[in-house]
Amino acid sequence: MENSGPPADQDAGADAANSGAAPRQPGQYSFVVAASRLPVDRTQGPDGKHEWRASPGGLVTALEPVMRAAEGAWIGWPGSPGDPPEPFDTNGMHLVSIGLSAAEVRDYYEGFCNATLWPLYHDVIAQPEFHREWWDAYVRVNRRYAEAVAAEAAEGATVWVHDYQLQLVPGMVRSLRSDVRIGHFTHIPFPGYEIFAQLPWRKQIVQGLLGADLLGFQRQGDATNFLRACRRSAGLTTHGSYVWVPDTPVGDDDSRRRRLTARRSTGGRSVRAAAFPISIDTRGFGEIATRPGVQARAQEIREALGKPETVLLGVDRLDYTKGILHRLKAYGEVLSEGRLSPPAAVLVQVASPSRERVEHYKRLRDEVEGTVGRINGEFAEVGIPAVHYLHQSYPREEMAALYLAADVMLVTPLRDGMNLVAKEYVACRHDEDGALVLSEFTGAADELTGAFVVNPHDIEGLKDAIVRAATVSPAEARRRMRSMRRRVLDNDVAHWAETYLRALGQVPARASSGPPPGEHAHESAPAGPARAS
Ligand code: GDG
Repeated sequence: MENSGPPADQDAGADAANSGAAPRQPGQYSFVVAASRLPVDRTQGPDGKHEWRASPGGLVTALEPVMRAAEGAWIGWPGSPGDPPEPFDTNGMHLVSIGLSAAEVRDYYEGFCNATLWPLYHDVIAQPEFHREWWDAYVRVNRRYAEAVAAEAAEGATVWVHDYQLQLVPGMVRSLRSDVRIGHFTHIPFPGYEIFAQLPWRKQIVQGLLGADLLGFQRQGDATNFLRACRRSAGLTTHGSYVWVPDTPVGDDDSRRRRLTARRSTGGRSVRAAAFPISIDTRGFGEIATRPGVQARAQEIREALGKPETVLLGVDRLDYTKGILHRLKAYGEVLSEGRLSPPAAVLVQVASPSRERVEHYKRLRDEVEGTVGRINGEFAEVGIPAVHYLHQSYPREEMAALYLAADVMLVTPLRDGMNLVAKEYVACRHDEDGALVLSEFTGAADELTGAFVVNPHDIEGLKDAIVRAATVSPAEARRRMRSMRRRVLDNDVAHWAETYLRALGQVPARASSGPPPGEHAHESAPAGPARAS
């Protein structure tokens, strides 16, 4: 049966999208990316005028060839409140800016995205806040993105929506443009149902995502959690990795028998949810690390640190998910037990500024800086700090030099979708030297099995892993690093994008007359209770 619009039981999120929306005239771009941010930075030219300059990160690097080959457009927020710049073209991409008012930055970006969804999806490490006006702003901004997508996408275009900031966009785009093929990729974890169920708007989020044809997640566990949320919060049936989205609404108060009958007798679409672990531009990053200037800088860093035997390094956005405090606690105890000591060992912690207006982040900064101060107060000597703490952002070349200078890389998140820092460290180590301490709660831990894998909550285990990594034999370090390098070279970000887009191309985007053949049907769990927004 022809698919004629959004999942039929889609409510508030799609209602908002549907309000008075007329079908769109197709635009001209056959590949459209929608992401929270545009891949540009605002810079000041020599004449004092502001201009927008492309800031290629991993995602842009991966998508650039696809963009060039397919007339690509990228839709996103330039990063500061106020009127957006006019659309412009750069590096073969058409960039379309979404404007956010100062109130929307507060309620949508800092509020619903970073103080509701971010902590909720990272297993409530921090307490999420639920505010109806934040949700309203989320719906409004998602609709703005969806309308921009609908205006730019050519007939039958492929649309790729990114991350937790834009979970309603797939459903909204589908309601505006049923001709396009829609993918969504969630870069952060998708939580277990017991946690997700706290969200008053859980059903709308599930239904917004189900506007897509393919939902990508970092780990299989994330996809499984999402499938369970479909069953529990929207009363839908799943079949292996597919969700069956019927054309006819399944009401919350319908009896279980009626819901099952409705599913059998109506048409609908299948949506696939699967794991596509993201990666980095391995060769690009690796190339930076081979530059003589970068290698000389790595030497210079070691000398500036007092030529220690062991340089330990942490590089993170200053975020409570990254486990910086656990790492510092463990390191402080390792020093106090004399298992490592300055000046033979030094820890460099780069904590790049992040979300500085959000309350949890202000508090975290105080705690991290207090802890660094205490460790240095106890273990440093004049001219020999135990921890070098850098609350700054650096160019990629300096990051690569730091990776080259580090004997031990500490990556200890309490929860992390993937963690690219771990992969960047490995990509830089052409010498096959260096050791990685890696939290099991990162997506990267599934792939980088040569790491010293830790549970960061287990401080004794973390201490042991730090010491083992710092004292590992060169032969064992090489064996471990070699296996990790093989993995990061095989699965780079271009491979990730190709794999995802190939799978998106294979999903039947329009009508289908039933669940895919050969899939074993699970009985759906009862629908969760209706929740007021
Ligand atoms: C989200 C998910 C997932 C950091 N400081 C500087 C700097 N960085 C760069 C790193 C790395 C990136 O930022 C951080 O990536 P992560 O993966 O570690 O973490 P999130 O920012 O939380 O990213 C995460 C990712 O999306 C991709 O899907 O892996 O799980 O949370 O690339 O190098 N880069 C520069 N200067 C800095 O000071 N140039």
